[in-house]
Amino acid sequence: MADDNPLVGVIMGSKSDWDTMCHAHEMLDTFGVAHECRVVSAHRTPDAMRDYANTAADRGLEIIIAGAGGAAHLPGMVAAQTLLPVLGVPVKSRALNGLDSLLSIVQMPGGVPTATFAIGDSGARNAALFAVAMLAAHRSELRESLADFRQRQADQVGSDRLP
Ligand code: RP5
Repeated sequence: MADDNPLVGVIMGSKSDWDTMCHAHEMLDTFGVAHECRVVSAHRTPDAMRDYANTAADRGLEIIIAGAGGAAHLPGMVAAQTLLPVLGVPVKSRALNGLDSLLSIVQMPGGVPTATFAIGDSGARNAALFAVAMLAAHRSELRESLADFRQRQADQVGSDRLP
């Protein structure tokens, strides 16, 4: 799934990660940020992962959001092979509820950073919002959209009524 001239690459280790990573896709769509979504596995398709990381910047991508579960090496291995910022999303695993994914992504050796977000759907949403914030630093329209989003969110909380 890809827009023309994507700015953000959303990758995931397996099709089974889509239920989580679709939230990043939907958030980027909300802001009209051109992006692509692909399955690229660190373990099952290591050559494709290397090619993706090596060509991402030349293809115009500015940010990569990488989601993976279990032995979640995808964000770190992609970060090792590109200068683009990599935002890691720990996918909730069946065996350990995503704690394994979180620790696999967050515990990078000094010198090769990945940003790491919350386990699961919130992490996917926030990785997309973080990508929007990074892009908005040099795009005033996107900055306005982000301010509107925050205002709508605040208004929603303000109008919430407890049962
Ligand atoms: C990881 O293994 C993927 O990111 C996924 O979260 C996990 C399980 O993959 P499947 O066995 O469901 O394909 O590589």
